[in-house]
Amino acid sequence: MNKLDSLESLYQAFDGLSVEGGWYRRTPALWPEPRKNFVPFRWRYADVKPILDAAGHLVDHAMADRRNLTMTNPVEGNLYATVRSMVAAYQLIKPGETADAHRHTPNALRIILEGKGTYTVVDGTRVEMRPGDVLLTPSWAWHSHSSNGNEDCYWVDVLDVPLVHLMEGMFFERHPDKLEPDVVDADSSPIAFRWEDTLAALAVAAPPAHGMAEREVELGNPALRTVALHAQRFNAGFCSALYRTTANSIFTVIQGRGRTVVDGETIEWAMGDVIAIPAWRAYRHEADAESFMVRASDEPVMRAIGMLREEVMRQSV
Ligand code: 1HN
Repeated sequence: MNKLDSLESLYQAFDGLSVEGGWYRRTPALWPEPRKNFVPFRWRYADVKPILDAAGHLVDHAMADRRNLTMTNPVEGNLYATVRSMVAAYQLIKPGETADAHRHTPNALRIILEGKGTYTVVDGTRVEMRPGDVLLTPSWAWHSHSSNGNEDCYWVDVLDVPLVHLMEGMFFERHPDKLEPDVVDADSSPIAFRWEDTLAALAVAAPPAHGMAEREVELGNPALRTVALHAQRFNAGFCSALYRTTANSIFTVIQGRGRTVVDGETIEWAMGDVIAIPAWRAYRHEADAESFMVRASDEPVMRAIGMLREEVMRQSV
């Protein structure tokens, strides 16, 4: 090694040893509050549905395995995630189709938008997926989907895949028999939150303290180890508090229309739309008609590592 008799020689020595000086970083490691990396964004169901339908004709389901369109946050350098920890996808299953069983360490959930007669099988339990229902596929559970009805079925998947990427914990395998051999039918199951049950729970819920919805109920406690689910109801004309949280959120509009103002930018939404609200962005919701949304967030992760911070703010944005 050269003599370390100047700063220049010192910094040269860093490279060979794969070390870096805390006072001489290429990029900072600490900053005062969450950075605005991922951007708030809305995907319109009306834009995506024709593409899914065309894929329904052009892409054989046997080839596609899962006919889904993932929603990539349009921030520079991102190729996959919807928010930092989660990915959302629109998926279509047509009558008579089957998506073969597989399992993976990422946790998954599905929020059904349209269509009846499609079933998901999770670890041997087969449940129908109906509009407004939310179905869970916990980490490492076998899951397949199939339709024996006559309606196209559209839903939104939310998974913690980007978190699993970060933590290097990915395992994935296809079922050796393509489908699970022993299946039991169930209408009520811990993996299924039925829309009629959610509506009934919202009808008797108290207004939430944070003021972000007229009524709110949590589905599960939490629904998955890494993802919390909250169903929210807004009456026509409702204007929420202004709020921010360190949790990253993905909203799916089950019914209604309105707008979300986030960091001063207005995002209009309608039934079936998906809205990404990254960590620590101040936002509020306004509803033009009676509306329902399901919020999927990484709150359980943030809470577990002691990093959940929330704030109801002044209405200044
Ligand atoms: C997945 O396994 C499904 O099983 C849906 O239906 C969406 C998005 C990313 C990675 C895996 C499914 C997915 C997915």
